[in-house]
Amino acid sequence: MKLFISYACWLFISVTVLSCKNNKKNTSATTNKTDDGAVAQEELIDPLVIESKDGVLRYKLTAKPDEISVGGKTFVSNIYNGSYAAPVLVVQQGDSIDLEFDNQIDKAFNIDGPQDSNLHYHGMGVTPKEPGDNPYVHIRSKKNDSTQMHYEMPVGIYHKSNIYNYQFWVPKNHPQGTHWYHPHPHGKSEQQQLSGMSGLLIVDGLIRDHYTEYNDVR
Ligand SMILES: [Cu+2]
Repeated sequence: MKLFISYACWLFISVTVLSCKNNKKNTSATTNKTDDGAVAQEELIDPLVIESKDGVLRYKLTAKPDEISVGGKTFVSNIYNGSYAAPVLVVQQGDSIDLEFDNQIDKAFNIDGPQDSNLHYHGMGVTPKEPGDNPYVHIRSKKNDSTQMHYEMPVGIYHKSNIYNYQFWVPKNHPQGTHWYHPHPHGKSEQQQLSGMSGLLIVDGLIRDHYTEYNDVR
């Protein structure tokens, strides 16, 4: 399963990276066969790119059901900020991240009801202490109207509010490159990622500082 998730991540990142340099619509298209055999054309749409300003990346991510179209099929799935290709977050070395997460996960494709969630910053060498990259934190969904969390594991830190404010620092010597964020509540992270919850987190400057010969490539 780990191998599958790694492959899925690689595929997602490859597809997204190909088109995320400029935040404008890509003119290329993919073709997919629909159930009745017809060939559907889908335009490749670049994700929104959010860059840090004055040393801080401040943004809000809301996870909730929304309509998406993939491979000629339209359905409702839990995604971030209404986009199957979630916003790309771009920081510089030494920046801080101030990210508000709002969990409104509810019944939709592949998910049978409200679920706890959180955010993990995959590939990042940042603090694991709250309010940083602590995957044991569980944030309850706003749609969960019981007094219990959706499920409880022996190890976990349970927050009953659906809003959680992640705040941490990206070290000045953090490796530049492409990383990603995704849910990591134990037992449910795969389901949530396969619903469409994951996005890129770029520590900018790898090409700018180390591969100057590619700076003009678009
Ligand atoms: Cu991960």
